[in-house]
Amino acid sequence: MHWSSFELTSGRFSPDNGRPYACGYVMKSISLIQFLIEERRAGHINAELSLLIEVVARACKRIAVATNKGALGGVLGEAGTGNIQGEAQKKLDVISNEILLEANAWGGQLAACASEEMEDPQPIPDMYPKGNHLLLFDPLDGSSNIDVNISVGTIFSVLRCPDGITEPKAEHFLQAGTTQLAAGYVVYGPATVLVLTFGHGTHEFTLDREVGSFILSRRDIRIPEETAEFAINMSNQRHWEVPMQRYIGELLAGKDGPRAKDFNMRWVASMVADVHRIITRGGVFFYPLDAKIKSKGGKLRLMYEANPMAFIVEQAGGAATTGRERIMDIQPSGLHQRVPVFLGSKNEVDVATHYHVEADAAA
Ligand code: P6P
Repeated sequence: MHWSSFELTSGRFSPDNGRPYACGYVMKSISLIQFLIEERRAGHINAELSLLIEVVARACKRIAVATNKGALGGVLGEAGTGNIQGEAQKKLDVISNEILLEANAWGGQLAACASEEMEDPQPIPDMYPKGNHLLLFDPLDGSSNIDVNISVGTIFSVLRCPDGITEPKAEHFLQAGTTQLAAGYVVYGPATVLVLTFGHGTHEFTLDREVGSFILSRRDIRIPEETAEFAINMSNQRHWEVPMQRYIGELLAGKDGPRAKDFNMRWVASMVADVHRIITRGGVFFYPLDAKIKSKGGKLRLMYEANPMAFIVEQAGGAATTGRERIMDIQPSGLHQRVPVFLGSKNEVDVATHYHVEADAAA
């Protein structure tokens, strides 16, 4: 069901699914809060998770404000510090991380947070009540693009805190992607857009800056199974495994090659922006293993990049693998574990994955 961003309604709810139905001419926008109430009524989420998502969305609005200031806000450039990944932190990495930690400390929905920017999980301060959820996030993915004013984003994942655990440690976060209760990202681009799933479809909300609310702009998004657009960092080509060389070589061969069609390429080097393009018009994104990063297991992080994006993409009818297995089936071994990522239009992910599985079998 593809509802427009403003769902026609007479103000009454249809008898079957409790959602506004097209019968009148009054245009009505659905806010994130109304959507969350709908999801609670449908039994898809509970009150605590609904409140948690509202808090995260509100924190992301604050990150959008900080990001949008650019040079005028004194927020560009390096922070002069490094993170657990051994990466130099941008000022906005640190600011975004602090915004999310502060916003989520007092609400009572969380038992702990984990962030790309911190080695260990962040406990909820003792003066605040604890909840039953674990929140993981990359506070500002693609931050190398900030100084050149290219879209960046926040990625988050919500897990259930294991029963009886009040002081969660890293091992309590190590749950497979299939156990996620919610996943989402906010892309800070020309518009500020939240994409969210609870396992009942993938939905998009656009920030109405005048009102300060996220407004439902696409419900039940579907990624086309076929595509002619791929995203990969071609500068790594000489380091790829053989099946990746084969697969990309076939795309580049175009209509005269084995795929008998021309392909187009995009690479923003900001995962949130590349994934949002795929969520919007289809496509396929790859960050495969290569000789430079093989010892690390990949480039992108499983717990707060690959898993949430895989959940979002699968719920929109796409696929997400490491080239050898479904990302969401992986049993994590570390909070900052890295994995290869193949995600997007299902048929292309399947072809690329098949080439890797076939090559492994032949070896
Ligand atoms: P490369 C950003 O640093 C990031 O983690 C992802 O957002 C992005 O897809 C990737 O790394 C870009 O990597 O090697 O092209 O700079």
